[in-house]
Amino acid sequence: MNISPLQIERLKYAPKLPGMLRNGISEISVKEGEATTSAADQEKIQELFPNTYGKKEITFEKGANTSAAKKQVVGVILSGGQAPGGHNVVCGLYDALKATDSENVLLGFKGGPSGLLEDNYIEFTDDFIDQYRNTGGFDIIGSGRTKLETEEQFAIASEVCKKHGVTAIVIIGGDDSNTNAGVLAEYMAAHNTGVQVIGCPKTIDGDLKNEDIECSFGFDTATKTYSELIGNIQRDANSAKKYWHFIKVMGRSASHVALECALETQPSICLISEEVAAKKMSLSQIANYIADSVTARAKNGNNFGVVVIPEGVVEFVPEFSALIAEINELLAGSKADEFNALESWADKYAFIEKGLTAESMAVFATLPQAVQQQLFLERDPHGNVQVSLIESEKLFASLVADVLKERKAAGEYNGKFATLTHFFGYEGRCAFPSNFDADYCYSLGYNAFMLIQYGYNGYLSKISNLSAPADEWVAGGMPITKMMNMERRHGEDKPVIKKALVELDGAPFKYFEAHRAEWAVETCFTYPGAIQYYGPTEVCDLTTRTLALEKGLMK
Ligand code: FBP
Repeated sequence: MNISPLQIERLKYAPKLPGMLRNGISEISVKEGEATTSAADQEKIQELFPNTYGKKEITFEKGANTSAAKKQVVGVILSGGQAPGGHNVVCGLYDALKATDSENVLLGFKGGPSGLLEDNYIEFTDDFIDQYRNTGGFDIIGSGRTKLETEEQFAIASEVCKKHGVTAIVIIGGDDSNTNAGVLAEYMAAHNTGVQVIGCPKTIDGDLKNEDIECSFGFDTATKTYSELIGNIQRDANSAKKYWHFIKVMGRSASHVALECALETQPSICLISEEVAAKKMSLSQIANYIADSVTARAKNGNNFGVVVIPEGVVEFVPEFSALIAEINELLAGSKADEFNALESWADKYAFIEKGLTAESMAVFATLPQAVQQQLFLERDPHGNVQVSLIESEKLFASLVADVLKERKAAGEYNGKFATLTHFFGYEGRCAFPSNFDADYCYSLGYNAFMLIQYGYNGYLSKISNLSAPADEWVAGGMPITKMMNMERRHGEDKPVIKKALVELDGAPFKYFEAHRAEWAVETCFTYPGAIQYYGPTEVCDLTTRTLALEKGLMK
């Protein structure tokens, strides 16, 4: 295999474990804490999870290992979007499993949860796993978005486990995958299969967090990667002084990624979807808000700047989500065929005009034609518009240009407005994990095995105190049911782990809010540079601003 010099060095990196897990397997004891209750809707959740509800919090500590000796055959699954550090979760799991008993076996189900249903797996060996240590990506076994949620799927999963003598399954995924891990755990317990299920919190979006999970893995590396790129663009903008850059960053729904990048780079403008929703901002209000910064900067002779846009923002604009709902209705059932049969855009436009309400048509008419057409292109499996495919960076660049044209005509603006657009998402999801993510992920995997070894089922691997040095991290586990509440999904009440959106009264947003007026007018850009893997700890082991602010370490 051709590998880069950096990868050769990264393969040798020894990830840091929490102090309490460092003394060898025989020196890890378990301490049980309080019994737990679910985040909300306790009665309902208890009724749905009679076997896994109310279990105790777990913390590991230094002491004699009292777990029962038993051959473990563990299956691991990577679920959903890639996030840096996934390989290290697998490595940590493997190392703890083999250190406990060299006869233990780790199976990797390939291509995501469907690998378990299709009985498609590999058995890990030292030689194989050693090629993936501290590397980005999920290519070690691949990932996928098949949801494990139906009784039929659980029955198949249980049969596959029985066939291979699997004693435990580790699901590495986001809020939905871990919700499903909780449901699978309940199934396995209710059917006395003897199979334990443990989850690990993954997603670059950073929206799987709560009072127990301080952050999901991958967020640190992905945001550092995007911040490096944004910083580089800012330096280019400040050198050439001729472009406004509109940069969309990933984060399907929550704006944690955009906010963290803004805290790292201090762009002229950063939109926060949660604020857009709270203030019920219209497209025109957002365009005017950005145009205010362009106008003010132009007055100072600065015809350049940077706007950061969270991927999911348009869904949070009330008039835009109403438009999407109407389009979904307009194309429901056979009407989609009728629409697709129309040949020219003019005919299609007339069809749309006839079908939308006047309010939605007014919004539709303001959109650039490319965006209008994107709304009628790809549909998801339910036949709905895929909002994530809308190029909102181009949309806002165009809407702001319209506003500036009007302002110019009114003599209120006299600058130049040349735009460039970018979308950063896939660039960061498979980056070499930062030292933080390499350490955190390895610890999550190692810890997941300790939960298995001590017989826990329906737990999320939990590493906390993450803003302190790794030595002081706290390893343990949290019953998945503790994080659940009931939510309406696809017309049904479902038990789910709550998705964490950006809190507008939280410290990260408050800090941003306190500084953004200055950033919008002055050139306050900061240039974080590339992730550093070797060098002083204050450079290499830095956690995110979000975590630092949440923990009160930054004012
Ligand atoms: P997860 O929630 O599965 O971690 O994925 C999040 C994400 O990376 C989003 O940021 C992005 O919107 C989405 O995946 C893209 O999905 P896909 O990989 O299917 O294109």
